[in-house]
Amino acid sequence: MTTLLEGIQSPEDFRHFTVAQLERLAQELREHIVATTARTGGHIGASLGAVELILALHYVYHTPEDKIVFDIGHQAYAHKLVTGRLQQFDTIRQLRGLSGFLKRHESPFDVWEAGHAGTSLSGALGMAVARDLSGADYDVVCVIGDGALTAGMAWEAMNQLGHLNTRMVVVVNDNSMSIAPNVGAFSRYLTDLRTAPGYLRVKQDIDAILESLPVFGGPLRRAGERIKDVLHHAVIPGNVFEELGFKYFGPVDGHDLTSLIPVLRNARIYPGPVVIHAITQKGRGYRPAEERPVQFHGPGPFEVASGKMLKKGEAATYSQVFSRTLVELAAQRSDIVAITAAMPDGTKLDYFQSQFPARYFDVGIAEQHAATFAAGLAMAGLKPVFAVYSTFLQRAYDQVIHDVCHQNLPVLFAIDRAGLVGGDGATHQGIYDLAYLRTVPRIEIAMGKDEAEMRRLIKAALDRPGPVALRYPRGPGRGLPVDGPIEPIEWGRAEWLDHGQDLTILALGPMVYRALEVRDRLRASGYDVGVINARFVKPLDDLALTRAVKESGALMTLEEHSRAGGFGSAVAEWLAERTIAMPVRLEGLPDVFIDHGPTDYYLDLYDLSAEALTRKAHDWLSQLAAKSRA
Ligand SMILES: Cc1ncc(C[n+]2csc(CCOP(=O)(O)OP(=O)(O)O)c2C)c(N)n1
Repeated sequence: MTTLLEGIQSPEDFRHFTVAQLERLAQELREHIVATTARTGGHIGASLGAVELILALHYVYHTPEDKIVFDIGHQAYAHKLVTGRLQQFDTIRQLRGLSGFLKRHESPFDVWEAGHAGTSLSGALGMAVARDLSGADYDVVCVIGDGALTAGMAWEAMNQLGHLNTRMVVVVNDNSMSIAPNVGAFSRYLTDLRTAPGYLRVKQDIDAILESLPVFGGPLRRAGERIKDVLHHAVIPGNVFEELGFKYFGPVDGHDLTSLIPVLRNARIYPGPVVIHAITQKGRGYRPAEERPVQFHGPGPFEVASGKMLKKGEAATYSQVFSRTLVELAAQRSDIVAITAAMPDGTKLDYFQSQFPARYFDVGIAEQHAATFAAGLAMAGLKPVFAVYSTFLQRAYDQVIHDVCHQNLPVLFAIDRAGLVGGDGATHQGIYDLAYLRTVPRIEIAMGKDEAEMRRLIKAALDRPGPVALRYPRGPGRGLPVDGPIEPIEWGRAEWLDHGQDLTILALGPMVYRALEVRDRLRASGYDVGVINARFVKPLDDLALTRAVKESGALMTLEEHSRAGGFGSAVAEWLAERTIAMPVRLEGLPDVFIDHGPTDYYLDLYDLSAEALTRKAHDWLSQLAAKSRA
């Protein structure tokens, strides 16, 4: 049987549908999303929750001329499926396949790219203002979740939008979940709006009366709207959106097309900024995702019938070892407090929360605030640990410099997902933090070669008098024992693993193990190669570097980070500052945005496999030898 979905190449193909047909299409979209993500993994929960919203938006608006701007873009799988990407959908998040987020090169319907939360309103407002300045007439609609509305920059945009009074629609997709249950006073306020029956009944009664009044076009209609607003305010207090200058429609059932479509139509003709408050359910229509929304935010492959995750038994992840270690240490030290910016599950701080609820803070998607909040905690004598993905700490750069480092406060930044991240792709790669942190005075930066060393560094970092950034990668560790007592580690000292006269490889993090492999391969061809586990990027270990310079004819650095500004750059600067002229080769990632796909694929592509590194080092060493003979 052919499905409705198979006949949809673009939204034009369903704009004539009846609501019953749209409902059937929604059902088919859900089935397709579940069946596909069960194989590929992906952001299933948010996408299931936004199916009707997406259909209604494309139904009412003339996309792509009208612009729909999705916040983050992780909820837009149905949008991909109805805008010509049905055939490629099973490649989502796979190498060279569709992105898990929106990409302008994929479709003219993708008008904005993101991955980080809270950018949609600013981007959409820019488009709406450009429209007005150029005399164009398209509509701009922004779809933002209640979670993303905890991001400060979303409110910076609301502030300007309410002030400019620009024609633009903001759909608040409120499922009361961020990845975890949403937190904060604003989240509570949305819940109150959703559930205040008295307010709603009065408002609906007034709306019904006012809607029955005749409506005329142009200035008369605008006058009519003003009268309605005045009447509203006279009878019931405005909500926060109304106070900020928005027309508020809601709450509306975000799964009920018979409500959504007329609300969107009304919003479309409103001459100023509108907020539509749509209530949705994360994971809607797939029981396991409805029941376990946190797990189904962005799972890997799972079994459709049971919702059971298909992950093979792996070693504990770095995040798990980090959280367990922090709990161990927090049991001994009452000054340790932990902070997450809406990532309790990803950072595994949910375990810390279960053990020390009063010493745990989820601040929402508010990385900037988290960093400065940590500064305040540290100023008053506590030991704050802000566990944050490398990519999201980018948000808090000024706060790291201005509030934490400038005041020399002992905040520990536990930088998770440092390195390549796989399926999330370009917006999420953790390959810039060394470059952006290395330039900040006072901060010390470390990375262990494995999870056992990470434990030792956590303990030592908590004794430092100033700010520390401790990086660790995504995914499982090496399966090393992590239960015993934590061995002390000498702060600031690299670890010599081997000495060699021809070449010393200075490697950072798990790349140390790759360096050892390269050493073995080069040895097999007669080269004498040493390896240093750098451990510290800032400050560099002067003693180790001085000795490496003396012992070896050449240096090679190795890191899973952008070559520009990374660990290798630090070593090159160290040599230049001392006017040491010696051959040095920097191995790391190139100056490009790196898409989604397996980490190993990209390490191979950029010649960072053990084979490629050996080949390059071999050729280089023989050129150096030939040069010195000449
Ligand atoms: C700046 C930033 N911090 C953290 C994240 C990780 N993240 C991705 S989705 C998400 C929750 C978003 O919640 P909401 O906007 O309500 O959308 P929903 O998934 O509930 O539809 C978070 C915290 C992010 N994308 N960007």
